[in-house]
Amino acid sequence: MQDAPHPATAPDTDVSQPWNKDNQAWWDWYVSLADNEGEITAFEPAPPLPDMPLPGDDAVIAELARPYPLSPDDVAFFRTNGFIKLKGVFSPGAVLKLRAELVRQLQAAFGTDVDGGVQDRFLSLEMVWTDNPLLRAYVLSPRVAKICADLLGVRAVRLYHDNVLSKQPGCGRTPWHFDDHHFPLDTHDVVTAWAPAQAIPLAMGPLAFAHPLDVHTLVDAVAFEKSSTSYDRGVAETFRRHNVAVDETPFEIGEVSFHHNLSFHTAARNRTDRSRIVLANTYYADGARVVEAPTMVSGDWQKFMPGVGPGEVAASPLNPVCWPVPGAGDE
Ligand SMILES: O=C(O)CCC(=O)C(=O)O
Repeated sequence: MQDAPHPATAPDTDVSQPWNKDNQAWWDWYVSLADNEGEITAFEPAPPLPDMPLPGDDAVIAELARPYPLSPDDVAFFRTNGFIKLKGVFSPGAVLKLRAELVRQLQAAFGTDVDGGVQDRFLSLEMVWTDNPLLRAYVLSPRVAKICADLLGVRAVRLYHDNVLSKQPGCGRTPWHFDDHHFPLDTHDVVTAWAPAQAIPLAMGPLAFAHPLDVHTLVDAVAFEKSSTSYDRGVAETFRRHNVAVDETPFEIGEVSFHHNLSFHTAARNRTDRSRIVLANTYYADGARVVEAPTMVSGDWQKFMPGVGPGEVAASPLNPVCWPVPGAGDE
Protein backbone atom coordinates (compact mmCIF):
# COMPACT_ATOMS: atom_id res chain seq x y z
CA MET A 1 0.00 0.00 0.00
CA GLN A 2 1.30 3.50 -0.84
CA ASP A 3 1.80 6.01 1.96
CA ALA A 4 -0.65 8.93 1.92
CA PRO A 5 1.17 12.19 1.03
CA HIS A 6 2.38 14.11 4.08
CA PRO A 7 0.02 17.10 4.58
CA ALA A 8 2.94 19.54 4.62
CA THR A 9 4.21 18.34 1.23
CA ALA A 10 0.97 17.39 -0.55
CA PRO A 11 0.66 19.29 -3.85
CA ASP A 12 -1.68 22.27 -3.70
CA THR A 13 -3.79 21.43 -6.77
CA ASP A 14 -7.37 22.34 -5.85
CA VAL A 15 -8.36 25.27 -8.10
CA SER A 16 -12.12 24.68 -7.89
CA GLN A 17 -12.86 27.81 -5.88
CA PRO A 18 -13.55 31.10 -7.76
CA TRP A 19 -10.92 33.83 -7.91
CA ASN A 20 -11.92 36.40 -5.28
CA LYS A 21 -9.42 39.20 -5.88
CA ASP A 22 -8.87 41.57 -8.77
CA ASN A 23 -7.16 41.00 -12.05
CA GLN A 24 -3.82 42.56 -11.04
CA ALA A 25 -3.70 40.23 -8.03
CA TRP A 26 -4.33 37.35 -10.44
CA TRP A 27 -1.30 38.29 -12.54
CA ASP A 28 0.87 38.83 -9.46
CA TRP A 29 -0.07 35.28 -8.39
CA TYR A 30 0.31 33.81 -11.86
CA VAL A 31 3.83 35.05 -12.57
CA SER A 32 4.89 33.80 -9.12
CA LEU A 33 4.37 30.28 -10.55
CA ALA A 34 7.30 30.71 -12.98
CA ASP A 35 10.69 29.19 -12.39
CA ASN A 36 13.39 31.90 -12.55
CA GLU A 37 17.04 31.13 -12.04
CA GLY A 38 19.65 33.65 -10.93
CA GLU A 39 19.70 37.42 -10.73
CA ILE A 40 19.61 39.80 -13.68
CA THR A 41 22.84 41.73 -13.22
CA ALA A 42 22.93 43.88 -16.37
CA PHE A 43 20.03 45.41 -18.29
CA GLU A 44 20.36 45.78 -22.06
CA PRO A 45 19.32 49.06 -23.67
CA ALA A 46 16.04 48.50 -25.56
CA PRO A 47 16.07 49.46 -29.25
CA PRO A 48 14.94 53.08 -29.74
CA LEU A 49 11.30 53.68 -30.62
CA PRO A 50 10.81 54.95 -34.21
CA ASP A 51 11.26 58.70 -34.43
CA MET A 52 8.20 59.78 -36.40
CA PRO A 53 5.08 61.89 -35.94
CA LEU A 54 2.06 60.06 -34.54
CA PRO A 55 -0.73 59.50 -37.09
CA GLY A 56 -4.14 61.02 -36.41
CA ASP A 57 -6.94 58.95 -34.86
CA ASP A 58 -8.89 58.74 -38.12
CA ALA A 59 -5.93 57.32 -40.05
CA VAL A 60 -5.36 54.66 -37.38
CA ILE A 61 -9.05 53.75 -37.17
CA ALA A 62 -9.16 53.34 -40.98
CA GLU A 63 -6.02 51.17 -40.90
CA LEU A 64 -7.49 48.92 -38.20
CA ALA A 65 -10.56 48.30 -40.37
CA ARG A 66 -8.66 47.33 -43.56
CA PRO A 67 -8.39 43.56 -44.28
CA TYR A 68 -4.97 41.92 -43.83
CA PRO A 69 -3.74 39.70 -46.71
CA LEU A 70 -3.80 36.37 -44.87
CA SER A 71 -2.68 33.51 -47.14
CA PRO A 72 -3.87 29.86 -47.21
CA ASP A 73 -0.31 28.93 -46.05
CA ASP A 74 -0.73 31.20 -43.00
CA VAL A 75 -3.97 29.43 -42.11
CA ALA A 76 -2.41 25.99 -42.62
CA PHE A 77 0.58 26.97 -40.46
CA PHE A 78 -1.71 28.15 -37.65
CA ARG A 79 -3.83 25.00 -37.74
CA THR A 80 -0.76 22.75 -37.53
CA ASN A 81 1.23 24.75 -35.04
CA GLY A 82 -1.39 26.56 -32.98
CA PHE A 83 0.20 29.95 -33.47
CA ILE A 84 1.40 32.30 -36.18
CA LYS A 85 3.42 35.52 -36.13
CA LEU A 86 2.31 37.97 -38.82
CA LYS A 87 4.38 40.99 -39.81
CA GLY A 88 2.85 44.33 -40.72
CA VAL A 89 -0.50 43.84 -38.99
CA PHE A 90 -0.01 47.38 -37.63
CA SER A 91 1.97 50.21 -39.21
CA PRO A 92 4.83 51.69 -37.12
CA GLY A 93 2.68 54.79 -36.54
CA ALA A 94 -0.24 52.70 -35.22
CA VAL A 95 2.15 50.88 -32.86
CA LEU A 96 3.63 54.12 -31.53
CA LYS A 97 0.18 55.57 -31.02
CA LEU A 98 -0.93 52.43 -29.19
CA ARG A 99 2.13 52.62 -26.94
CA ALA A 100 1.58 56.26 -26.10
CA GLU A 101 -2.04 55.57 -25.09
CA LEU A 102 -1.23 52.41 -23.12
CA VAL A 103 1.58 54.18 -21.22
CA ARG A 104 -0.93 56.92 -20.34
CA GLN A 105 -3.45 54.35 -19.10
CA LEU A 106 -0.87 52.39 -17.10
CA GLN A 107 0.54 55.53 -15.51
CA ALA A 108 -2.94 56.70 -14.52
CA ALA A 109 -3.80 53.30 -13.02
CA PHE A 110 -0.54 52.53 -11.24
CA GLY A 111 0.70 56.05 -10.52
CA THR A 112 4.18 55.17 -11.63
CA ASP A 113 6.52 56.05 -14.47
CA VAL A 114 5.95 52.87 -16.47
CA ASP A 115 9.12 53.41 -18.49
CA GLY A 116 11.15 54.67 -15.55
CA GLY A 117 13.58 51.85 -14.76
CA VAL A 118 13.48 48.53 -12.98
CA GLN A 119 10.16 47.74 -11.32
CA ASP A 120 10.15 43.94 -11.53
CA ARG A 121 6.39 43.65 -11.84
CA PHE A 122 3.88 42.36 -14.39
CA LEU A 123 1.25 45.09 -14.65
CA SER A 124 -2.13 44.40 -16.17
CA LEU A 125 -5.22 46.39 -17.13
CA GLU A 126 -8.43 45.09 -18.65
CA MET A 127 -11.62 46.58 -20.09
CA VAL A 128 -9.74 49.62 -21.39
CA TRP A 129 -11.84 49.63 -24.58
CA THR A 130 -15.21 50.45 -23.06
CA ASP A 131 -14.67 54.17 -22.51
CA ASN A 132 -11.73 54.98 -24.78
CA PRO A 133 -12.63 55.37 -28.49
CA LEU A 134 -9.03 55.01 -29.70
CA LEU A 135 -8.36 51.82 -27.75
CA ARG A 136 -11.79 50.52 -28.79
CA ALA A 137 -10.61 50.75 -32.41
CA TYR A 138 -7.63 48.49 -31.59
CA VAL A 139 -9.65 46.02 -29.49
CA LEU A 140 -12.65 45.70 -31.81
CA SER A 141 -10.46 46.02 -34.94
CA PRO A 142 -12.12 44.32 -37.96
CA ARG A 143 -8.59 43.74 -39.38
CA VAL A 144 -7.53 41.75 -36.31
CA ALA A 145 -10.87 40.01 -35.74
CA LYS A 146 -11.11 38.84 -39.37
CA ILE A 147 -7.63 37.30 -39.08
CA CYS A 148 -8.86 35.44 -35.97
CA ALA A 149 -12.08 34.23 -37.66
CA ASP A 150 -10.14 33.06 -40.74
CA LEU A 151 -7.45 31.29 -38.68
CA LEU A 152 -10.14 29.46 -36.71
CA GLY A 153 -12.31 28.88 -39.79
CA VAL A 154 -15.43 30.25 -38.12
CA ARG A 155 -17.98 32.71 -39.48
CA ALA A 156 -18.10 35.13 -36.55
CA VAL A 157 -15.99 35.96 -33.51
CA ARG A 158 -16.79 37.80 -30.30
CA LEU A 159 -14.45 39.61 -27.92
CA TYR A 160 -13.70 37.74 -24.68
CA HIS A 161 -11.57 40.53 -23.23
CA ASP A 162 -8.74 42.97 -23.80
CA ASN A 163 -5.59 42.68 -21.73
CA VAL A 164 -2.91 45.36 -21.42
CA LEU A 165 0.23 43.58 -20.23
CA SER A 166 3.31 45.49 -19.16
CA LYS A 167 6.25 43.28 -18.27
CA GLN A 168 8.44 45.76 -16.45
CA PRO A 169 12.26 45.69 -16.64
CA GLY A 170 13.47 42.96 -14.31
CA CYS A 171 10.13 41.09 -14.26
CA GLY A 172 10.48 37.31 -14.34
CA ARG A 173 9.26 34.70 -16.80
CA THR A 174 5.66 34.03 -17.75
CA PRO A 175 5.13 30.37 -16.77
CA TRP A 176 4.43 27.70 -19.39
CA HIS A 177 0.68 27.36 -19.88
CA PHE A 178 -2.15 27.08 -22.40
CA ASP A 179 -5.14 29.38 -22.34
CA ASP A 180 -7.69 26.57 -22.33
CA HIS A 181 -6.93 26.56 -18.63
CA HIS A 182 -7.84 30.26 -18.34
CA PHE A 183 -10.86 31.03 -20.44
CA PRO A 184 -14.07 29.45 -19.08
CA LEU A 185 -15.48 28.75 -22.56
CA ASP A 186 -16.81 25.42 -23.80
CA THR A 187 -15.08 25.72 -27.19
CA HIS A 188 -11.60 25.36 -28.60
CA ASP A 189 -12.32 28.02 -31.18
CA VAL A 190 -10.51 30.68 -29.16
CA VAL A 191 -7.57 32.79 -30.28
CA THR A 192 -5.53 35.55 -28.68
CA ALA A 193 -4.03 38.34 -30.78
CA TRP A 194 -0.89 39.41 -28.88
CA ALA A 195 0.01 42.84 -30.24
CA PRO A 196 3.30 44.35 -29.00
CA ALA A 197 3.37 48.13 -28.56
CA GLN A 198 7.07 48.26 -29.54
CA ALA A 199 9.54 45.87 -31.13
CA ILE A 200 10.47 43.01 -28.79
CA PRO A 201 14.08 41.77 -28.92
CA LEU A 202 14.93 38.44 -27.26
CA ALA A 203 16.17 40.20 -24.14
CA MET A 204 12.71 41.74 -23.58
CA GLY A 205 10.84 38.41 -23.38
CA PRO A 206 8.87 37.82 -26.61
CA LEU A 207 5.98 35.36 -26.37
CA ALA A 208 7.40 31.90 -27.31
CA PHE A 209 5.37 28.97 -28.58
CA ALA A 210 5.85 25.21 -28.31
CA HIS A 211 4.79 23.46 -31.52
CA PRO A 212 3.07 21.71 -33.20
CA LEU A 213 -0.28 22.35 -31.53
CA ASP A 214 -0.74 18.81 -30.25
CA VAL A 215 2.30 18.95 -27.94
CA HIS A 216 -0.24 19.93 -25.28
CA THR A 217 -1.10 16.22 -25.02
CA LEU A 218 2.45 15.51 -23.77
CA VAL A 219 1.81 17.52 -20.62
CA ASP A 220 -1.75 16.43 -19.82
CA ALA A 221 -0.42 14.45 -16.89
CA VAL A 222 1.54 17.34 -15.32
CA ALA A 223 -0.52 18.44 -12.32
CA PHE A 224 -1.21 22.18 -12.04
CA GLU A 225 0.09 23.30 -8.67
CA LYS A 226 -1.23 26.64 -7.47
CA SER A 227 1.45 27.68 -4.99
CA SER A 228 4.79 26.60 -6.45
CA THR A 229 6.75 26.57 -9.69
CA SER A 230 6.31 22.81 -10.14
CA TYR A 231 3.86 23.02 -13.08
CA ASP A 232 6.15 25.36 -15.03
CA ARG A 233 9.14 23.12 -14.30
CA GLY A 234 7.18 19.95 -15.12
CA VAL A 235 6.07 21.28 -18.51
CA ALA A 236 9.59 22.54 -19.36
CA GLU A 237 11.17 19.21 -18.40
CA THR A 238 8.61 17.21 -20.40
CA PHE A 239 9.11 19.37 -23.47
CA ARG A 240 12.91 19.01 -23.14
CA ARG A 241 12.63 15.24 -22.79
CA HIS A 242 10.53 15.05 -25.97
CA ASN A 243 12.71 17.57 -27.88
CA VAL A 244 9.67 19.79 -28.45
CA ALA A 245 10.41 22.71 -30.77
CA VAL A 246 9.90 26.20 -29.34
CA ASP A 247 9.61 29.32 -31.49
CA GLU A 248 11.25 32.06 -29.45
CA THR A 249 12.02 34.87 -31.87
CA PRO A 250 11.99 38.68 -31.71
CA PHE A 251 8.93 40.68 -32.80
CA GLU A 252 9.56 43.48 -35.25
CA ILE A 253 7.51 46.62 -34.94
CA GLY A 254 3.95 45.98 -36.20
CA GLU A 255 4.26 42.17 -35.92
CA VAL A 256 1.41 40.45 -34.04
CA SER A 257 1.17 36.83 -32.92
CA PHE A 258 -2.02 34.81 -32.82
CA HIS A 259 -2.27 31.75 -30.58
CA HIS A 260 -4.92 29.07 -30.16
CA ASN A 261 -6.18 28.23 -26.69
CA LEU A 262 -4.45 24.82 -26.83
CA SER A 263 -1.07 26.35 -27.77
CA PHE A 264 1.52 26.09 -25.00
CA HIS A 265 3.44 29.31 -24.56
CA THR A 266 5.79 31.12 -22.21
CA ALA A 267 7.86 34.32 -22.20
CA ALA A 268 11.31 35.03 -20.84
CA ARG A 269 12.24 37.71 -18.35
CA ASN A 270 12.53 41.33 -19.39
CA ARG A 271 16.26 42.01 -19.26
CA THR A 272 16.01 45.40 -20.99
CA ASP A 273 15.61 48.89 -19.61
CA ARG A 274 12.14 49.38 -21.17
CA SER A 275 8.74 47.93 -20.26
CA ARG A 276 7.44 45.28 -22.68
CA ILE A 277 3.93 46.60 -23.33
CA VAL A 278 1.44 44.45 -25.22
CA LEU A 279 -2.26 44.58 -26.01
CA ALA A 280 -3.52 40.98 -25.93
CA ASN A 281 -7.11 40.56 -27.08
CA THR A 282 -8.94 37.25 -27.02
CA TYR A 283 -11.76 36.33 -29.44
CA TYR A 284 -13.96 33.23 -29.62
CA ALA A 285 -16.48 31.67 -31.98
CA ASP A 286 -19.92 33.21 -31.70
CA GLY A 287 -22.32 30.79 -29.98
CA ALA A 288 -19.86 29.44 -27.38
CA ARG A 289 -21.08 28.91 -23.82
CA VAL A 290 -19.46 29.39 -20.44
CA VAL A 291 -18.33 26.07 -18.94
CA GLU A 292 -20.31 24.64 -16.04
CA ALA A 293 -17.62 25.12 -13.41
CA PRO A 294 -15.11 27.96 -13.97
CA THR A 295 -12.09 27.81 -11.62
CA MET A 296 -9.79 30.33 -9.96
CA VAL A 297 -7.51 30.03 -13.01
CA SER A 298 -10.20 31.88 -14.97
CA GLY A 299 -9.61 34.90 -12.73
CA ASP A 300 -12.07 37.77 -12.95
CA TRP A 301 -14.09 36.23 -15.85
CA GLN A 302 -17.48 37.54 -14.72
CA LYS A 303 -16.21 41.08 -15.18
CA PHE A 304 -15.71 40.26 -18.89
CA MET A 305 -19.23 38.85 -19.41
CA PRO A 306 -21.52 40.38 -16.82
CA GLY A 307 -24.81 38.60 -16.26
CA VAL A 308 -23.69 35.42 -18.05
CA GLY A 309 -23.73 32.38 -15.77
CA PRO A 310 -22.09 28.96 -16.06
CA GLY A 311 -23.57 26.96 -18.95
CA GLU A 312 -25.04 30.05 -20.65
CA VAL A 313 -24.24 31.47 -24.09
CA ALA A 314 -21.36 33.93 -23.75
CA ALA A 315 -22.84 36.98 -25.43
CA SER A 316 -23.08 39.88 -22.98
CA PRO A 317 -22.96 43.48 -24.28
CA LEU A 318 -19.24 43.42 -23.37
CA ASN A 319 -18.69 40.56 -25.84
CA PRO A 320 -19.56 42.22 -29.15
CA VAL A 321 -19.23 40.42 -32.46
CA CYS A 322 -16.04 41.94 -33.91
CA TRP A 323 -16.15 40.04 -37.22
CA PRO A 324 -18.16 40.28 -39.41
CA VAL A 325 -18.63 43.96 -38.67
CA PRO A 326 -22.21 44.28 -37.41
CA GLY A 327 -24.38 46.12 -39.89
CA ALA A 328 -21.78 46.00 -42.68
CA GLY A 329 -23.79 43.56 -44.81
CA ASP A 330 -21.53 40.52 -44.33
CA GLU A 331 -23.58 38.85 -41.58
O1 LIG B 1 2.53 38.49 -22.09
C1 LIG B 1 2.86 37.46 -21.53
O2 LIG B 1 3.99 37.26 -21.08
C2 LIG B 1 1.85 36.34 -21.39
C3 LIG B 1 0.62 36.57 -22.18
C4 LIG B 1 -0.19 35.33 -22.41
O3 LIG B 1 0.10 34.30 -21.91
C5 LIG B 1 -1.37 35.42 -23.26
O4 LIG B 1 -1.72 36.52 -23.73
O5 LIG B 1 -1.99 34.36 -23.51
